[in-house]
Amino acid sequence: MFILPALGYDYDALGDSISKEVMELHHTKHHQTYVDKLNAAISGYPELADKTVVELLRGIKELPEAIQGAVRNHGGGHYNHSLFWKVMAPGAGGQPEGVLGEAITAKYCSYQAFVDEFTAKALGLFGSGWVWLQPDLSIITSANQDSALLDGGEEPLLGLDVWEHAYYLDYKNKRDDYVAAWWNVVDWRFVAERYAS
Ligand code: MN3
Repeated sequence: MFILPALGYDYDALGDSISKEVMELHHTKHHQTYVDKLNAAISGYPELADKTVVELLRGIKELPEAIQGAVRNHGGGHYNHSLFWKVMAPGAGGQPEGVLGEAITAKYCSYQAFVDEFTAKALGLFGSGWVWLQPDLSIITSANQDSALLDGGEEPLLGLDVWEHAYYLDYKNKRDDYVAAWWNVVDWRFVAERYAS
């Protein structure tokens, strides 16, 4: 059985970037629902009980056809949100340092150019989905709760939830304001450790 992971900080810890109301709803309602529906989907398949969510998503095509859609959506939702909570932290923001900082600068010329490209992809994504920074430092987007894992790809370093439920109560239709504020809570130390490993 999968369980809802606890946040590493309080619901009100992200200050003006993401409100307590949004964090609490997003974690206790949206993420919890993905966990519950993932558990329901695999409950009739004891052979899947020991699989991690990454294994389920990477091996989606080998799963019983009847649950592929549910695992894709709810397993994806569980994985994506579990990462999302970790790439944010109170008092974070700033710029990546060390090896990751140098690699981003090497690939994008500057941190700001990287932010601009990531932001443009977030604003250009139609409908609900995610923007990802991959281990090769490419920036990709996915619809719904998909990610590169479904193609057997690498786990992302960083992900931004651009579903309306992630920002509408705080920013209404202004996705650009949400994305701009989100950079202030990105935990680059966590992302850099992920990159290093
Ligand atoms: Mn979400």
